[in-house]
Amino acid sequence: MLTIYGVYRSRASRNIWLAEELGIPFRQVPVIQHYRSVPAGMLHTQSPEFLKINPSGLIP
Ligand SMILES: N[C@@H](CCC(=O)N[C@@H](CS)C(=O)NCC(=O)O)C(=O)O
Repeated sequence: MLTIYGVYRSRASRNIWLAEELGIPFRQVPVIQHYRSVPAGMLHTQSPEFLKINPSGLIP
Protein backbone atom coordinates (compact mmCIF):
# COMPACT_ATOMS: atom_id res chain seq x y z
CA MET A 1 0.00 0.00 0.00
CA LEU A 2 1.11 3.55 -0.77
CA THR A 3 2.36 5.53 2.23
CA ILE A 4 2.25 9.32 2.10
CA TYR A 5 4.49 11.10 4.60
CA GLY A 6 3.38 14.62 5.47
CA VAL A 7 0.50 16.63 6.83
CA TYR A 8 -2.56 17.78 4.93
CA ARG A 9 -1.81 21.47 5.46
CA SER A 10 1.41 21.04 3.44
CA ARG A 11 1.84 20.21 -0.23
CA ALA A 12 1.44 16.58 0.75
CA SER A 13 -2.24 17.46 0.34
CA ARG A 14 -1.70 17.24 -3.43
CA ASN A 15 -0.63 13.60 -3.17
CA ILE A 16 -3.43 12.82 -0.74
CA TRP A 17 -5.95 14.50 -3.04
CA LEU A 18 -4.63 12.64 -6.11
CA ALA A 19 -4.73 9.26 -4.37
CA GLU A 20 -8.27 9.92 -3.20
CA GLU A 21 -9.41 11.03 -6.67
CA LEU A 22 -7.87 7.95 -8.31
CA GLY A 23 -9.11 5.59 -5.64
CA ILE A 24 -5.59 4.46 -4.76
CA PRO A 25 -5.49 3.00 -1.24
CA PHE A 26 -2.96 4.77 0.95
CA ARG A 27 -2.03 5.38 4.50
CA GLN A 28 -0.79 8.72 5.75
CA VAL A 29 2.01 9.21 8.23
CA PRO A 30 2.03 12.78 9.60
CA VAL A 31 5.53 14.37 9.50
CA ILE A 32 6.30 18.03 10.25
CA GLN A 33 9.45 20.16 10.25
CA HIS A 34 11.69 19.43 13.20
CA TYR A 35 11.79 23.06 14.43
CA ARG A 36 8.05 23.17 14.96
CA SER A 37 6.39 22.15 18.20
CA VAL A 38 6.15 18.41 17.62
CA PRO A 39 3.45 16.58 19.55
CA ALA A 40 4.70 13.51 21.44
CA GLY A 41 4.89 10.46 19.23
CA MET A 42 4.68 12.40 15.96
CA LEU A 43 7.46 12.10 13.39
CA HIS A 44 9.45 15.15 12.34
CA THR A 45 11.97 15.72 9.57
CA GLN A 46 14.94 14.73 11.74
CA SER A 47 13.33 11.65 13.30
CA PRO A 48 15.59 8.63 12.72
CA GLU A 49 12.56 6.68 11.42
CA PHE A 50 11.83 9.37 8.84
CA LEU A 51 15.49 9.78 7.83
CA LYS A 52 15.55 6.06 6.96
CA ILE A 53 12.76 6.76 4.47
CA ASN A 54 14.11 10.08 3.17
CA PRO A 55 17.75 10.82 4.13
CA SER A 56 17.38 14.41 2.81
CA GLY A 57 15.10 15.12 5.79
CA LEU A 58 12.65 17.09 3.67
CA ILE A 59 8.90 17.00 3.25
CA PRO A 60 6.97 18.62 0.41
N1 LIG B 1 10.40 21.55 -3.30
C1 LIG B 1 11.04 20.75 -2.26
C2 LIG B 1 10.96 21.47 -0.94
C3 LIG B 1 11.39 20.60 0.20
C4 LIG B 1 11.60 21.44 1.44
O1 LIG B 1 12.43 22.36 1.44
N2 LIG B 1 10.87 21.14 2.51
C5 LIG B 1 11.02 21.82 3.76
C6 LIG B 1 9.68 22.33 4.24
S1 LIG B 1 8.93 23.41 3.09
C7 LIG B 1 11.55 20.86 4.79
O2 LIG B 1 11.19 19.71 4.79
N3 LIG B 1 12.42 21.32 5.69
C8 LIG B 1 12.95 20.45 6.70
C9 LIG B 1 13.01 21.11 8.04
O3 LIG B 1 12.91 22.36 8.08
O4 LIG B 1 13.14 20.42 9.04
C10 LIG B 1 10.37 19.40 -2.23
O5 LIG B 1 9.14 19.30 -2.18
O6 LIG B 1 11.11 18.41 -2.23
